[in-house]
Amino acid sequence: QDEAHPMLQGSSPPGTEPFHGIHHQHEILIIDDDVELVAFLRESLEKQSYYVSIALSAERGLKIFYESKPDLILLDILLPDQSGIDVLRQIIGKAKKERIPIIIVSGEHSKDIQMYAYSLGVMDYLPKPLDIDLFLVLIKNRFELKREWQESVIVDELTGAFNRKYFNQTMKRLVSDFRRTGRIFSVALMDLDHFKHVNDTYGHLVGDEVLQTFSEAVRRSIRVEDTFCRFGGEEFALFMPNTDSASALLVVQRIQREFAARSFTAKKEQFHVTFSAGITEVREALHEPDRLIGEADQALYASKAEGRNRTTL
Ligand code: GH3
Ligand code: MG
Ligand code: MG
Ligand code: MG
Repeated sequence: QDEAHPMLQGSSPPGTEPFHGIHHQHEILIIDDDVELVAFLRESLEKQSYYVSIALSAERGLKIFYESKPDLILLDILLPDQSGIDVLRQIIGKAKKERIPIIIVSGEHSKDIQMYAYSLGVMDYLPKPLDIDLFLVLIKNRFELKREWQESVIVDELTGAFNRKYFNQTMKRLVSDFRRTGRIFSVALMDLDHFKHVNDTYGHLVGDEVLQTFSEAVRRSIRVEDTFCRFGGEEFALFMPNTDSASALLVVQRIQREFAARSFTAKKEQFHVTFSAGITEVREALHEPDRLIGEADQALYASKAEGRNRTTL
């Protein structure tokens, strides 16, 4: 199986959308009144599979910006109703907050206006006539930066698992998918056993290493469409779409066996670590995120109470 980070793995089967918000089709908003240029850009960008929205006026551009939150904006300076700089002043705050790059494309490229636009926060300032090849590599580069940023805000640094924020998003998305399509999923909560003891005996750095090894072990055993998150501390969650709880149990128990078999060495001692898990499956009458987590948590608690290193449904 692929050992790469789940984020870097291949595309997913249709309908599962595991990394919603990251690998979606990028929308580019073009605000420019040059109809010929706009038509040419649309064709070139659509060929690269971008989704293109067009505004031939500032007013229309602002409307689309607020309604559809594009991923990148191409802005002309000379527009029929307002100047591009005025548009910029109105949208730059929100664009910066949402990391939407703004690229000015203009015949107007005096040093003063460029300096002013850059000082407001535009990403690039390109002269007309636009060189399409340069432009295409430039926006690809901008999207790559954006993807790295998006990844960095949803991935836990220590373990490479998705963080709590992404856990919440995933839970919401899977629950709403279930309501819409009836597609079931299971979620497992996993908590390392006596982890405080590991830290107390071998130190925090060794504890961190155990968390990393655990995360690797999980990633190695799951499918591309599964989502593995750090719920907090030494507690993790695994979403398994299209999986009932009986199948999820087998997955988690296999990870449990594999992880328990690993040995760690510290202070010239060998030791093993185990984890306990609780699983729940989404069901008709029970589809509120909080209730699902509560159920999985109760099952986890039962695993702890019954002696740890086990999984409860
Ligand atoms: P139980 O089997 O009942 O779960 O016992 P436990 O010791 O695992 O549970 P407890 O909640 O008492 O302790 C969890 C410990 O995990 C305490 C905390 O310091 C440690 N921990 C949480 N996050 C990290 C981390 O990022 N790195 C390290 N090294 N330790 C962490
Ligand atoms: Mg113009
Ligand atoms: Mg624990
Ligand atoms: Mg815990």
